Amino acid sequence: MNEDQRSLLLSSSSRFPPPQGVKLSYGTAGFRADASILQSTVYRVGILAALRAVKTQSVIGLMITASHNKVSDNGIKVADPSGGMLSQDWEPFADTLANACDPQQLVQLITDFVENENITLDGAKSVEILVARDTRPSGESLLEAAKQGICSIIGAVALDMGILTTPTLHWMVRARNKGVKASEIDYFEQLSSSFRCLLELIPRGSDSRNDADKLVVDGANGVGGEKLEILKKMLNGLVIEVRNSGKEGGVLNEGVGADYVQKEKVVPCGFGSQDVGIRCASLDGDADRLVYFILPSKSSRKIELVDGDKILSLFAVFIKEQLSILNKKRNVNVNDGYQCCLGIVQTAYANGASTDYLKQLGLEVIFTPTGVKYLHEKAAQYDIGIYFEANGHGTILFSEQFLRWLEAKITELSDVAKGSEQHKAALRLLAVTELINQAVGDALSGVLLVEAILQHMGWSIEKWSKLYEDLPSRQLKVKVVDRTAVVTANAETVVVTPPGIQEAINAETAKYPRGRCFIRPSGTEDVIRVYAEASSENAADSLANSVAKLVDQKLGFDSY
Ligand code: G16
Repeated sequence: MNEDQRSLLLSSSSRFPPPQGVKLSYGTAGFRADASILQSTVYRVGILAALRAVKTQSVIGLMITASHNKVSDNGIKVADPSGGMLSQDWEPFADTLANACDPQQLVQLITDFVENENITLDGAKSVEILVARDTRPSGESLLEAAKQGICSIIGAVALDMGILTTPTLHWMVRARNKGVKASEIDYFEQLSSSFRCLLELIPRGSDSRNDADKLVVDGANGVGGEKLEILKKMLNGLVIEVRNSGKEGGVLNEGVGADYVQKEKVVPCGFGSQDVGIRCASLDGDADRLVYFILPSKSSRKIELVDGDKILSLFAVFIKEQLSILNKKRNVNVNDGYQCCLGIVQTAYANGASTDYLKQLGLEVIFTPTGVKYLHEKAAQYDIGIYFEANGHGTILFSEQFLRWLEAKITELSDVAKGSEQHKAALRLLAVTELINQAVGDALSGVLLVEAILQHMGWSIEKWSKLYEDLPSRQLKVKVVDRTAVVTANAETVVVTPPGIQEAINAETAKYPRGRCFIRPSGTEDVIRVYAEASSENAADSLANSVAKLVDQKLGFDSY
């Protein structure tokens, strides 16, 4: 590192002292904490993103968001050149950088890292980092700190993309690195034109619903609602009403949004008796999660949840059906020896009934720990990998090999079997590859794919919801002294430390028919999460409560 670079880092970092007595770590989806203590972390992640851009000689993304967390929190996520999450190899560096106590130590860490990673800083070509934020009030000043971090690496340029959904920023990074047009309007155009294409390919006579059959979307008082208002104007064949767009004065994620709806299973604010029986959906604070729900009756606050597992199942049924039409030996022998490998990725939160259903369809299902970064990595190993967390975070990945095969089939079929069912199935699959965000889970592209598939199948939300019946489940959070004391294994289904807890969970679980229960430290909030499933609601509640009590006794504040 030359002297100019060194003194630039020393002077800029002295303006961002780290908070005292706080240890930050790169969690499930980047750093998250109360916004008031994040200036220095965000500045330092700006440096990391610039180094990543120099190392990869590609565009990198930086998103200021705390997604589903409360409005006073904020956070920062890095998008790698592929548009996916930051490579896990760099997470330890992110941790040490965030916790360096003074400018000298920080510069030393960067010097050592740059040397180990063979990053050539001096005379490097200029590199771009796209920065964006969600609607949190703390976002503006944190984004400024991120820019200062980026500009502390000579040759790195921060491009401020303003307020975006997290998945839009990931999409832009991916598109830019592929050399295609990548503005927000390009994103909306890609989504709306591929959605239109899917509607045009709906078989005639399909019991498709009419436009009056509207979808009502809860925008979590965040960025997703305001962006959906723009996107919906570009759509035909779908009527969307947005509630909780943030303009009505509601608070971000408070009593609204995908996390609230999925965890509490009650009606979000802004919805009521007028919505009984209507198809409703909820986005989270930065629009990377999506769940659907129905209000079954006027007299109850309970909802019927159609969660990420059901979205995954709907996508799997549709993709499988299109593949089987395409592979039928009818007009042309499209089954030319290429075997498309379709895989499903879930986490321990997946409802047991969903996994049974997917296996009954003959699909391969594998499990990873919580966090899109893990699911995405596994899904990328298939020709078509569909991954979803029950909380509504997921997408579909298509391999380059599959895309090349599909394009060749479309060319072949348009010559010899234009307009045939096989040709249409191939065109539908191509439209899905363009509609679904292959960088990361995306509520806006997800909602359009769900809507297109429901219209294609002629299904109501009730019919979709009845694909299988969820096992009753309950999720709780427990505040503990040190959540890092809990270490898990086997895709988070077994507690390894502290000793004794797993045995106690097993003993509780054994008391309930179809009981299943696990605990894990959250990577986005300072809590231990408890998940329980059983054959009845009372049993699931009781199992979750007794395990939560156990966690509190062993690790809570009174246990010390
Ligand atoms: C993030 C991650 C998700 C994860 C969720 C909860 O979502 O991207 O993969 O499921 O956090 O994680 P945890 O249980 O560790 O707190 P989001 O939507 O908040 O970015």
